[in-house]
Amino acid sequence: MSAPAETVLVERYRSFLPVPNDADIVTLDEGDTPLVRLHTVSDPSRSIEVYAKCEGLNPTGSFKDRGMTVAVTMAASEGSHAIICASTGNTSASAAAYAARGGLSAFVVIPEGKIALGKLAQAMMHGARVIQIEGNFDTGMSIVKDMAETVPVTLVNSVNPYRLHGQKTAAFEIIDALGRAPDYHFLPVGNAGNISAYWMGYTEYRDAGVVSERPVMVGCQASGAAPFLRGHPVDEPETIATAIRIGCPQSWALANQAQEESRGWFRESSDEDILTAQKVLAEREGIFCEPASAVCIAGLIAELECRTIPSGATIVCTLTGHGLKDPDTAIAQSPQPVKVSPDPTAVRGVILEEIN
Ligand code: AN7
Repeated sequence: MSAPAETVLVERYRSFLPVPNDADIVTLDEGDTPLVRLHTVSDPSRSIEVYAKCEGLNPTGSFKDRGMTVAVTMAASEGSHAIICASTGNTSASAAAYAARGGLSAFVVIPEGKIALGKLAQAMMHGARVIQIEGNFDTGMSIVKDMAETVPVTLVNSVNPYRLHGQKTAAFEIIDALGRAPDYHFLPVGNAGNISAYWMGYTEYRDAGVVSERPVMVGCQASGAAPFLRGHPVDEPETIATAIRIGCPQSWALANQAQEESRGWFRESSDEDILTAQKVLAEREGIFCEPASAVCIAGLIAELECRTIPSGATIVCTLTGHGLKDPDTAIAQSPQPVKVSPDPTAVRGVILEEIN
């Protein structure tokens, strides 16, 4: 469309992507997100370096945009006029924005009352038809699969293979930035598309000879929605991290393959530990991610405490979504603002109390 070719994700990694040369790329200049060293989570005494891949800096505030640019580009180039997804929030926000950009209509099916405010605002603002159901993401998923077979709409959940192709570009960027693959990669797992996409990306760069190693993949889940830890789907998933409130992951087999081939593992964290990790990142690192993203920091902190990670390791954590997506959870867990009368004495009193 309008951005210069080298800034467009699909152009930069075109040789790794199944996008025809003549397709009009639907882009919002996604990708190329910061890889920030976490100085309080890293452990210099054991030479452990931790980096955060800040995917909340994508155009709609989550990693979903990488997949959506490819999925919507392909939907439009194949002649589709409408897309549909089930979502815990971020997919719907991204689908709504890219549909708007590409001149398609979007239908999004969301669990009533269980998506974060910012995500709902995005889907509504971009003009998607928002369909709320009294049911969770997994129920929504089975409904949209039915729709894709019975009405002329293209499904853009991560069962759409173009989504994973777009999302794998984050692994390319990490290798391009570090000059090597990390030793460990921690990331949140919900529907399990992203862990599958990263593994695909790391594997393709290895096969192309860009690197010789691939990282150990550690998939992080919330205890109330941890099918990979239980070994089977969970009927009533529940967690404060609503983005990963998913009991029946669609990319189960691919995620298991990533875990097995990388000799990785899955790790669960309680909601309390997730919120603590979110706060640690915000207060000590200056990075505001949403609760679902913080699950991988909670998982990493626990692994560092039990010393499963060897000295000298380089670790990347994917922070999948921006903290502004879910202002309610942030405000509820933070100290409330003090209210004082509008004069210097009162304000000075608060400051002196704090710094003394
Ligand atoms: C912030 O938006 O599934 O394991 O419908 O929003 O690839 O599903 C969101 C998932 C992690 C999990 N972090 O990624 C949706 C949806 C954030 C997310 C995940 C999601 P997958």
